[in-house]
Amino acid sequence: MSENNVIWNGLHNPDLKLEEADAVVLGLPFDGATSFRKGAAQAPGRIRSISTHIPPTTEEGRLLTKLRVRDLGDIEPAGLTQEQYFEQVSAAAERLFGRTMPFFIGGDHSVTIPLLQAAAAVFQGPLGIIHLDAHLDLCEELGGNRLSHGCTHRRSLECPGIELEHLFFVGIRSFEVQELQFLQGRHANIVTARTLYEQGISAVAAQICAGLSRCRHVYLSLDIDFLDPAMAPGTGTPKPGGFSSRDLFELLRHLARLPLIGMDVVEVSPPLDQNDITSFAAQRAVTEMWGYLFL
Ligand SMILES: [Mn+2]
Repeated sequence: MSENNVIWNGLHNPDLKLEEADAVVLGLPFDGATSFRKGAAQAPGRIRSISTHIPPTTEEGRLLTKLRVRDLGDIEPAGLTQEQYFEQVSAAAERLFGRTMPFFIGGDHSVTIPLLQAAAAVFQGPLGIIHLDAHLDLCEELGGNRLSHGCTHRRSLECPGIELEHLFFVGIRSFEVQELQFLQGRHANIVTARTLYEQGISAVAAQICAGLSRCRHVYLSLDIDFLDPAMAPGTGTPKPGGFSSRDLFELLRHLARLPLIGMDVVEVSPPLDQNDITSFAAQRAVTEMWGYLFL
């Protein structure tokens, strides 16, 4: 992709050094590890193109124009095996973590595997992870692939510094049988969709912040199927009973208090979408987060 400074609400500055940037965007157009329907490879381009039409302000009228943002374009998977691609993604992420705040645009949820491997390699001590998703993504393998988008956290838990104790699963409303077997005899921080609905956003956010109080570094992964299919139809494995974009922004606002080291937005599938509803939601989630974090 050629660097184009009207993207990201006109905030993108291709001349910024990484250390000078508040936020760096990196697209990961990979959807080779989905279990059902593809299309997430088109998300980085679609979300960028939408971002050119949105003013540099937050939903509460705060100016984003002082933000220093650089979009590095995409890491293209063409011609690479998944393993080779993930090596490139992990190496690129290692160069970003700790120098700037990276925002990764997937791609399917498998891309979070090399991102968390990179975060675990860069940061010492327990890494906190918040996984906003309809699914746990805790399968040992799915469809014969141990790097499936349903295996993200079985692989992340193999990294030094990543433990179930500091991993919060939020918005969950779908379980694979093998995931339930894995969880037998283990304690996991699972906030089901029903629990989040009953207890409310701010109470759950407070629980997450308390649970991660020992973590000096926290990573946030947003699978867009956290949202209800009515709010985000453009995704490969939608699950009814999810959340509104209002709920999501409120949750993100609370979670921005944590010492975040990076964030991803994954599983947006433009060809499965209706009128780009899902891409608009993802774009807004990222730029509202910039407001919460940097203003
Ligand atoms: Mn997921």
